[in-house]
Amino acid sequence: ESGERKAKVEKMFGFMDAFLKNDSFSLQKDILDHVEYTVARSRFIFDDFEAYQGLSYSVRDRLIERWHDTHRYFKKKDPKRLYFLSLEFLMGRSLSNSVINLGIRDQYADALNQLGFEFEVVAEQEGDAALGNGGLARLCACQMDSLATLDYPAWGYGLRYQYGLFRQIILDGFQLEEPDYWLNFGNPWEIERVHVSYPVKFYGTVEEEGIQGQTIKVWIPGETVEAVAYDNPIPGYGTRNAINLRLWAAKPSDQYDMESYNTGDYINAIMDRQKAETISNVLYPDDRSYQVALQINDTHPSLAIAEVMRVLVDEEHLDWSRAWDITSRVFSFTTHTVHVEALEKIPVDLLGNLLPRHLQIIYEINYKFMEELKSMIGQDYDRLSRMSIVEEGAVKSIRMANLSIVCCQIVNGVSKVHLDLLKERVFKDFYELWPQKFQYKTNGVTQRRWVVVSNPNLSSLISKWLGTESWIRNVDLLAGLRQHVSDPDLQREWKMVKKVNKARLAEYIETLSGIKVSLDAMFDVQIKRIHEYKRQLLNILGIIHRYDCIKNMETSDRRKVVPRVCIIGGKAAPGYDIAKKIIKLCHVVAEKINNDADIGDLLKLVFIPDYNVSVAELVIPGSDLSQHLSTAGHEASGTGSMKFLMNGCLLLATADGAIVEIMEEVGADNMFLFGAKVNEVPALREKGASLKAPLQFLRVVRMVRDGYFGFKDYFKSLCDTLEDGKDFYLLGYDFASYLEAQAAADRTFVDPEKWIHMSILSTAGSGKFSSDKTIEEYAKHTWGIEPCKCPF
Ligand code: Z16
Repeated sequence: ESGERKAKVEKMFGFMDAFLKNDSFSLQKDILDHVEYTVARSRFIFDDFEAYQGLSYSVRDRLIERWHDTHRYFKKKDPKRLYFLSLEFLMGRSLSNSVINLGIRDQYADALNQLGFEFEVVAEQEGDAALGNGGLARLCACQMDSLATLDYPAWGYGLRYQYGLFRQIILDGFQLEEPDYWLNFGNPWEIERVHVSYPVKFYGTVEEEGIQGQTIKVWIPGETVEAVAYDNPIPGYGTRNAINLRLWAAKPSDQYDMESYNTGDYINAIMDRQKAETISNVLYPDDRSYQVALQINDTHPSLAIAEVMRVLVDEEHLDWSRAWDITSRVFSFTTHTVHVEALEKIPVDLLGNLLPRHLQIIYEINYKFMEELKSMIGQDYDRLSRMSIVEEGAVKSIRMANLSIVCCQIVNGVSKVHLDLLKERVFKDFYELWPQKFQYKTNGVTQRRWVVVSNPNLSSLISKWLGTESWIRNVDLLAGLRQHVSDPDLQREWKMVKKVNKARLAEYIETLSGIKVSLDAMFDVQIKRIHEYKRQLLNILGIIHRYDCIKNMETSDRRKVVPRVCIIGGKAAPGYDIAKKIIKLCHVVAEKINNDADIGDLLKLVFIPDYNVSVAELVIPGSDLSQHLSTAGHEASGTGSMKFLMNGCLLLATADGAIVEIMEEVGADNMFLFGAKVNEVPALREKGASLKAPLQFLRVVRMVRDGYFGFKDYFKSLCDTLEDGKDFYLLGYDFASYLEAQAAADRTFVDPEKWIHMSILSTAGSGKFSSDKTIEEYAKHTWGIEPCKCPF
């Protein structure tokens, strides 16, 4: 029957290469049709949001068309596939990215214009898909874009949270959290697959059964939840390929508690069903987990290890060694942290209750591993217990990272320094055992979203000077800007683009806060999750110092001050008290400085609320300088720096994470570097209270402590973290060199030609940090997959 239908459809429509046309008339008609029939508004009267909806549905049709073609082609060619598992994907908005990747942005802009709408305004109607916390989650989103663009046969798998990352509201300078009702207005970018669903089992017991003289383990689960698929097409740029991001939502299963129905407890049975949905209800807002919770963390694929073993052994009846052989060859593991406390551990009691069969399997894996290890290293019990997958102690738990390392052939770090730290500290024992397992792939970001979508003016300028748009797919070409770096025309145009972007950002700041900022000031930005190790506090203390210096200056000297607009943005995990105090401190300091008539345009401090992907797209192109201040040895990689670099913003940074590699690419003299080095930090900490902070530092901390900005009692615990001997993140030690780096930035800024020069070289040197590069490395050296390009 389907063969017949196919023949019929082919006869009717076969003359078309695609059903959907992209000329202005067809696009207008498609938008109007969706406004009328999908959104159910009149095609004669609809507003910007409805235009966004109609437009998005028409883009979605085109995505689906490519999605089908791609998957039919993958099926036909049947190449090795990659399944990319992550609990977090921070996709942001989809509209602009999709139409740019599909190559029909201008056509759509024109069609909208004909209908009396403006593309930019309509695109602004879209909310962010914020199914992730920060770096790790945005990295996955960038990598999906690269996988699609480079034609790899890949699938992403994640969770469709009902509520994404909380909205940050600032009330009287304090952070409040509000739920992110991102699905309330519909989501045109997903396709619900009601028929693609799987039972997921929990609880229950494991029983032994004898079959043909063999005993096998049978898990009798206590509860079943249904996982329903939602597909999100991810279009590649300059290719017909569109891959799939499949997000699962938890729904109550039909079998769910039938017994209660039958015993007549209907209402309670229905209420109970809602429990199932809570699994994918809300994203955990901790960006590095110190508690133990099953749903979070970058070691999460490790439970999948036990699940694959279970399916192979219990359901497919493979013998253990065959199952292990397969499992250990399909998984690879990327770790994103240097913090031992952040490595996920699951208490044995919890796991044994929730997934009893998985716990047994993990015990079995560990038993075999321990036997093997003893035969290799002998009776070194300290080392054996450090390497064991099972941690004995007050709370007996499973070390998910150890499980992953034991299972996977390849363990990846996210930057060169990160790998060194994994080898020397975090996974030293394992490195000594299996040095060949440990590799790193430097993180990257996609130039499609972070330059083409978010900075169209710079994008055109780059294409103009390179004489091609090919850098959008082949980022190595950016290096070609170097040969024009001294050309006064390029410099002038480069400066113009920055100015336009700064004006856009200034407008945004004014609408947000009513603060008018001068476009001649240096826009100095730090945007990322608020964390002690990221040292937003160092930035604020530096700003207080700057304020204090200006206040104490002779009026005649004030002319020499380089005006600054300091911009800080980021969310604090709801339970992270110190991080929340840092946000409040930022606000009270801003209040004081911004209202000091004495200071005027010389210094402004702005906190941008509810930092997310879309805010980043606006802020990054408009900044001159960006700060990456993590205490050396704490940031596994850092990817924000790469976005700034591509956009020609200069970096003021410590030599941590990926910054070390950025230095190699753009040269240390093109950046403002400061602070203790990774290998100096342990010895400095050892010095404890004998490591004395400089006077300037003590002075600014004292101002906060003494209530110069108010809220004296509230800031006490924050100030306490900075006392000699308690200053774990070494703010005091790094303060002097931080101020020097800031002074160097000021001196450079007053020489615009020099600044632009450095700015152009930053973009020119950013090629290595495209996620295209990262993905190519993973494809070759970890996954062993080849491109599979769907013909146009
Ligand atoms: C996260 O975003 C990261 C690490 C982690 O353990 C948990 C979360 Cl949610 C970040 C790292 O902090 C950052 O340095 C790195 O660039 C990013 O992961 C991507 O690898």
